[in-house]
Amino acid sequence: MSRTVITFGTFDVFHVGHLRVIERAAALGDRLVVGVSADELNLRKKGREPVFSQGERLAIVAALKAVDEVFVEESLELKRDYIQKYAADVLVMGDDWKGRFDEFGDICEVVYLTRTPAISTTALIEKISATS
Ligand code: C2G
Repeated sequence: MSRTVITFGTFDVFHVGHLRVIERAAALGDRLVVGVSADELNLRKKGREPVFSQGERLAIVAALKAVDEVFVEESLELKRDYIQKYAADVLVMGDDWKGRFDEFGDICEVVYLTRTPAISTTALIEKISATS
């Protein structure tokens, strides 16, 4: 039986922490589906526009060797629908979301992976603006 893994994220200013979580998610199954947050969702969630548009972020994530399929995540509330639509056996998120998605344990396995330390989109944006 083939195992489908699903994960979600904004993946703005794509960095090695994003790559690692995607590669580790892919290693948990046979097929990896990634929901990339819509620009509108990001604005609501983080109060700012992403640096890269959703079309650009989707193109970057879709080009990764570990990724089989991408789609736009329109709302945080639709997770259950996405898990069912893509017939995911495993939901993977970084541990900054630990405990937040346990409710989906009735339809799939829920796994939280340790975040890569000392790197984040916010820190990168600050570093770039401080040096320019
Ligand atoms: N990540 C990581 N290590 C880092 C930074 C991020 O492992 N140093 C992981 C996060 O834990 C997450 C994924 O990379 O699993 C994407 O991170 P973000 O783009 O910050 O995603 P986020 O805005 O948290 O969106 O529905 C859930 C949201 O869409 C998640």
